[in-house]
Amino acid sequence: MAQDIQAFLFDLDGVLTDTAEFHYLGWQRIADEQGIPFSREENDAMRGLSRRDSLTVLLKGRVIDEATANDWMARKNDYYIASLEHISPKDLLPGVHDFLLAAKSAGLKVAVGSASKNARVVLDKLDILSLFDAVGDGYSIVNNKPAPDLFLWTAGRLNVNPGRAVVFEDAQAGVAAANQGGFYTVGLGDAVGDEANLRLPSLASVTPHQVIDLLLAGHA
Ligand code: B16
Ligand code: MG
Repeated sequence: MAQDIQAFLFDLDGVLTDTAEFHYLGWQRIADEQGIPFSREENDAMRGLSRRDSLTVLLKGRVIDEATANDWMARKNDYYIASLEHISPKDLLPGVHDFLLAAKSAGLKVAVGSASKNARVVLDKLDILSLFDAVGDGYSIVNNKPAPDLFLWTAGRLNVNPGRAVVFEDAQAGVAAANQGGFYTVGLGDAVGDEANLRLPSLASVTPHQVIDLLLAGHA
């Protein structure tokens, strides 16, 4: 394996599985209950953001008191958790399982860096929790993405320098967090923007070696 890279850090929602639809439906239900206009496009702006920051996006400048904010966030989370009931390994995004196994076989450490406080539940339902050497989630840090804290915390658990690790993200907030932390960045999907070192449509049809070669060629 290329000498420089020691670890891969994966975002969860949008990279390993697509729970974005369930987050969207939860916030849509809150918006409908409160008569707040809300769309799928606005939901894209919530990608990678914490529950609290997602609520701020939903409110679009409306002011609510703290008790109401906590109530809405708790109810959105209840809706979200209910929708996780049927998640299983078949909900892994294409190529993910093989890519994870190939990375581990190549001697890379693998970790998750997800803004979600439900990350471990989702990983368990996907039956991949035990594959990871570390899991950073919404409980690991105070300042969530786009701050670099979550990925730095996770790299610390792996004992790997950020300059020797790659972050895979689907969200602009996540790419910004990883760039600021000094990681190599791979952007996946349509909503990721153009700040990543490398953009790929998905983890299908690409190997860890190819990703590393492309990243290192870009930094030559
Ligand atoms: P929770 P990621 C993020 O997961 C989601 O993309 C984002 O939509 C969600 O608001 C956030 O987790 C917090 O989730 O309410 O479950 O704590 O993309 O960082 O894996
Ligand atoms: Mg994501």
